Amino acid sequence: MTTAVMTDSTAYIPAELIDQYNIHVVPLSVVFGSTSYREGIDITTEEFYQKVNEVNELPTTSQPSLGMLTAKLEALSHDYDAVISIHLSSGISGTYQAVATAGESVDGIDVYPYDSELSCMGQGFFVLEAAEMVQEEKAPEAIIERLNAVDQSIRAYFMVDDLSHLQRGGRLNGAQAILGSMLQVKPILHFVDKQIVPFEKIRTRKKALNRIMQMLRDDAAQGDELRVVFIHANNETGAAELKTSFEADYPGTDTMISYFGPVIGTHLGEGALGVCWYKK
Ligand code: MYR
Repeated sequence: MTTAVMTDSTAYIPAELIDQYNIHVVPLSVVFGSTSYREGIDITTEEFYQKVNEVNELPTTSQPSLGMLTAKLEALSHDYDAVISIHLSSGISGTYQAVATAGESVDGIDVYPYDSELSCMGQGFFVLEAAEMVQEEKAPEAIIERLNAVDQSIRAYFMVDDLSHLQRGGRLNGAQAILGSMLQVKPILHFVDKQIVPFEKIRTRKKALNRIMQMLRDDAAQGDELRVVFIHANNETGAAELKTSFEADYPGTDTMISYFGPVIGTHLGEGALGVCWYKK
């Protein structure tokens, strides 16, 4: 049995890993005015943040079309028997559902859609786990079982400089009642039941970051082998500082830096930072 691994562009997996594992990526898009740009194809992350700072109008985002997903799965059906397709949380995008729908209409390939219930490199961790197992020629069912185990330990916390982007895009839940007061603080955010909700209200950016790092350190102190990613929105230095400070206490941990690309950057805004980890 030959199995492909597919994901969407919001996993923001480094290009060398995409090549190394032959991961298939379907793009989401950012839309400025009437022009749509597929992230990673028509617009780079650097170009996106530059454009956001240049133009007055704020972008919106869109999921891949059903036609594009169907065509992609049909193409894969010529070379593979199965595809494990891992996507951003179905609570913030229709992408996962669209892949599931497209999969039902394509013959000749077993489509296993998987909802990461996260996004960005948190989603990417699921993809890398699947890709490593495909290289070991594991069956799709065994891979799904492993992804479910990853899901048990994965944690992701993030914070934004300005909550209005998330509010404008309608991707902030559970905070409506206290939103007015929250605009004055730097809440730590996380996913619950596939949706973004506030985790804790904290007054300053520094304190919020310290709190996230403390939760990471607490988990690392349990002695389990962790895989950790520090994620930034056009602030690589900030992410590198967090990585260095963590590695000083836990040298040898599998750590990496990733970024919030155009689609997620549209909803979080510049200056966002996130940390995600799971037990390997
Ligand atoms: C679409 O238009 O379908 C895409 C919508 C994307 C919403 C993104 C909301 C922010 C996600 C933050 C993820 C942080 C993970 C650490």
